[in-house]
Amino acid sequence: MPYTYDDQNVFAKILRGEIPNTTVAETEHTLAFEDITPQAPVHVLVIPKGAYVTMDDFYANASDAEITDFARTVARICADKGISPDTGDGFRAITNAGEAGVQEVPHFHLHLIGGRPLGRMLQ
Ligand code: DGP
Repeated sequence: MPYTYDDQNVFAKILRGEIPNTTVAETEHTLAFEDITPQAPVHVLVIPKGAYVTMDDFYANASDAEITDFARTVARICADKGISPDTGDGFRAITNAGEAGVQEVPHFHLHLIGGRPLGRMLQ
């Protein structure tokens, strides 16, 4: 069954310029901005500009151009923020999906978190 997108979610409002954000990166298909409640010194949310509810919705239905643009933007932010393990201390990337995943905002977003030791999450 196709996902139903709620265009009143806060990230849709950010994309329309109705809610301010602190932009970290912007490309044709992707926007990245600071999380309003950061869990670490680096906490960036990366979102596609298209109307996708979750990661599986995005990967199933977005164009190759959108997916590539998203992935390359993630890589650029890791480098720019100094969290790439190649040059920095490393990071965690999380996406919450649906009720069990405790997704608060129903527009696909990737949390990029770093800048401090993050501890073990999965046992
Ligand atoms: P989740 O859907 O559970 O993956 O988390 C949503 C995240 O979005 C949460 O870390 C807080 C953040 N957030 C919610 N509202 C806003 C907002 O208006 N602006 C910004 N920058 N972040 C927000």
